[in-house]
Amino acid sequence: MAPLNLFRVDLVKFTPRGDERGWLIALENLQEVPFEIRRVYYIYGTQPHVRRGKHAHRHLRQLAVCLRGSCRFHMDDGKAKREFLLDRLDRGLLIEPMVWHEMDEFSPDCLLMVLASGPYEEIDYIRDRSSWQAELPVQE
Ligand code: T46
Repeated sequence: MAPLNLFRVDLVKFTPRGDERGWLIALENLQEVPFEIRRVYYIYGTQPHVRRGKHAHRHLRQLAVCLRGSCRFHMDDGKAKREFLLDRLDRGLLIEPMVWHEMDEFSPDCLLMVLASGPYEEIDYIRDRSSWQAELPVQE
């Protein structure tokens, strides 16, 4: 079986469009967002010291953008672990299938928007870490 791609997590840079009035960032299907957006949700009011996520998705593709405040993502594709601080309007974090992700260090004002490629389906979640490891493709 083919090895996993090199770490399938990436920060996407958006182009702010500015003039004398201020700034605007546009996110379009298959442009800045590398999939068709089927759902948008946002996370806010996360309590201090809370860790969210703690799962991987089997098929869902997502792009997370922190619209206010900041939070930290801990990503693990089974081969490598990386952390990302989301605190910029012009950056989005791609969360590809089978990447285990956890989020913490939410600032009190954090507003985290997530664009998703599909509807909410609990069956797409792997919430148990040993099950996730068992479902990972064989790696070299
Ligand atoms: C993810 C990370 C980044 C719904 O009813 N509809 C939805 O679209 C979503 C996303 C959630 N829910 C329900 C399911 C739970 O009863 O909302 C509740 C909280 O969801 P969850 O505990 O999964 O939230 P997080 O912050 O742990 O994870 C969320 C997303 O669920 C997940 O897909 O990748 O943010």
